[in-house]
Amino acid sequence: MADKSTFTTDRGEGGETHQHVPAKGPHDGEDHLTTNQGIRVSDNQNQLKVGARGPVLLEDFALREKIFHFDHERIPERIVHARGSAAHGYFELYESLSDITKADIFQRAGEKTPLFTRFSTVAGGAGSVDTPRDVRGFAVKFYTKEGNWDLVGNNIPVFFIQDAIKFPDLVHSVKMEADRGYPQAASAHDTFWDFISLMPESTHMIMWAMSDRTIPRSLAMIEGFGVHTFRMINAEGNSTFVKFHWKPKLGVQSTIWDEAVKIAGADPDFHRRDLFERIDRGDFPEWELGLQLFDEAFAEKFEFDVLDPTKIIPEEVLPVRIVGRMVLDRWPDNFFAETEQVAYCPANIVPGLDFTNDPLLQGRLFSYLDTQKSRLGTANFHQIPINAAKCPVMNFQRDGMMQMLQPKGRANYEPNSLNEAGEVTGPRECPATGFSSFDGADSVGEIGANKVRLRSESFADHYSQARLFFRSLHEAEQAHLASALVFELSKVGLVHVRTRMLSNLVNVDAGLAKRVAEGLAMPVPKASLAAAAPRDFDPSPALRIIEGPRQRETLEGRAVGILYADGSDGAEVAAVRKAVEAAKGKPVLISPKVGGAKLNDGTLLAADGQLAGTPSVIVDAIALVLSADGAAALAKDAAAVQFVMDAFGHLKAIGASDGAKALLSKAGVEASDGVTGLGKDFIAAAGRRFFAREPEVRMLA
Ligand code: HDE
Repeated sequence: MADKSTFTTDRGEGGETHQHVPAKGPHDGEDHLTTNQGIRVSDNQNQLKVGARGPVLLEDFALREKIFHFDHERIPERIVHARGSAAHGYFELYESLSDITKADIFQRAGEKTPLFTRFSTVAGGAGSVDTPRDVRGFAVKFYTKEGNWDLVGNNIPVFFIQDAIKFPDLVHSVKMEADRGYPQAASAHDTFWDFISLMPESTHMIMWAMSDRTIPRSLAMIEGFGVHTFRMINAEGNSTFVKFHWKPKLGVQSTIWDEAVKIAGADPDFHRRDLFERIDRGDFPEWELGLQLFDEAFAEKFEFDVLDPTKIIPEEVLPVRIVGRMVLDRWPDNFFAETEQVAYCPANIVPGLDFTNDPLLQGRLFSYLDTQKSRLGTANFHQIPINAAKCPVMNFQRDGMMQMLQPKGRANYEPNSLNEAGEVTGPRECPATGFSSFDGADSVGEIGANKVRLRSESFADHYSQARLFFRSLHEAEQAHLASALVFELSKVGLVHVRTRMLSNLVNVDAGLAKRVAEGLAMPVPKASLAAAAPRDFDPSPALRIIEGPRQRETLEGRAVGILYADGSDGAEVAAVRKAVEAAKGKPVLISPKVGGAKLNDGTLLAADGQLAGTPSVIVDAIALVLSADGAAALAKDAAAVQFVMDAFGHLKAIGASDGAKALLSKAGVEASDGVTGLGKDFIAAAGRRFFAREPEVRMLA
């Protein structure tokens, strides 16, 4: 076939000739473009036409194949959790758990197991923004030596509903409304709150959903939870109940709601970019795996049913035992091939682990396999590299669409006696090492003899843990939660839905209901009928972020925006930058023009971001290194004023040079904790938020 790297096209206009020279590959003669059939392509710029200005020919197979393939590039997005970002990494075990589980992954301290973790929002489509108020999915696929184990959790330890049959209703209610096709990625609308207000069992989850947990600062700063109670089974066949936790090394941190909204405009890919950049610069996100382990006796005496996915076991009641860590250290090569095609399934479990009868988990065991067939189009989705187990896979399942394997031999059934000696050919079952289910012989696993459609009485208390959660929060978080409810319910047009929701809130906490009602300028209704009267429990400090055990006030893994302009002091810029790096923070240089600004020593310092496109919402603290003239000029620029005003309003530390005063005062920044010079006190403040400032800048419920 002709191999022309240069060709001529007669454009037919005034005899003019257009030369087109495709770029040569590094190994010219080898890196030739081909069709999917391997046919070399001579021209990837022009389709085959009858004359330069004529119609296209049907015989242009290169064109037709390319467009055909393109037309089919998209696959159905996930019905929930469509928007997500993922990375490769490993799990490293700290100590052997062989006394509790025979799962191979938990046997040898120090051993590493490869994994692939995908974080997601729930409600929005694949192209929606990263920072709506939403639960975050936290799904981990461990490629163990005994097959794949998927721990498909969320960043919240409970769920909205107790029974799988309600899931389609829940999801329909939160997604864009059926007739109008909006809102996208938002729970603040009638149908969601209509459903929620009619489902008292969702109240505990609603407390979490309206808390700061659903507006995280970074995916590297969220906790993860397996939600359901699982079992671990040891070599003797004994069962221990387990709840899984992921604890982020950088601590748990959230944004302010106003900030999250503004980030959505400034950088719709905020969390994806953040995760990519952390991995790219070698600051690998890390979590510790924690287990809450308990036995039948504990389950019996615990106040709630351990099979109820709307309940937690407070960490103060049952401590979390840290057993290993997960490090994410490699971004996927290709987003579609890996992040989009990865197929998680809670039913992917290895010997040594087992399910419980949690009715939500039981429903999930069906759903995920089913959804993969619809998304990935074939029962052979497990052969896609990102889904393929990294241990031998041997069985007699055959054929199907897109079969990638070519099994050899005659045997495609078992038992058989196909070899010459009349013995079985091919893999056999193994009672000793194969997956076996716990026999259920304990009070938690007990199965009633009758077929019933009943909710257990032990699932009836819908309010006590919602109350426990609210009362365990820091007062700033309580104010955020109350304000989030006011915000969301203010977007609900149906007044009876607002009223019904207020009635449910009275059961949670009368003070909370009053605050929300006042925020809506509505009367507080009577409490709704509660299936079980709410009870009071000791607060659980582990549930709060602010001043809780998982808060880390540090610059590590956080970013400081350094704003400078023409005339800024070069030594000051350098000093702040160095100090931020020394504290393991990330300096982000911001100036009015991306090419840079001319410092007082005459050097031109290039910026990481242009001021108008790099608002302060994307960093954790700001340093204003400005000359008096520079500040006076920026005081006339809305982007600069907003930069400072938002940092103040979002309770961030602001370090300012003496010259920066004009800009500070234009932005309305007053003397306040966290507003400092550029020295050590700024670095000390930069890893914190100043919640005491909040009442000065925002009216909260
Ligand atoms: Fe899911 N969920 N879910 N879910 N879920 C899906 O599977 C479903 C639930 C969770 O990054 C779907 O592959 C049912 C709880 C995550 O790819 C689907 C029920 C928890 C992800 C599905 C639940 C989750 C999903 C959609 C109620 C936390 C994203 C696409 C019985 C413990 C995984 C897909 C990823 C995805 C069904 C409830 C977490 C439709 C029926 C509870 C993190 O199969």
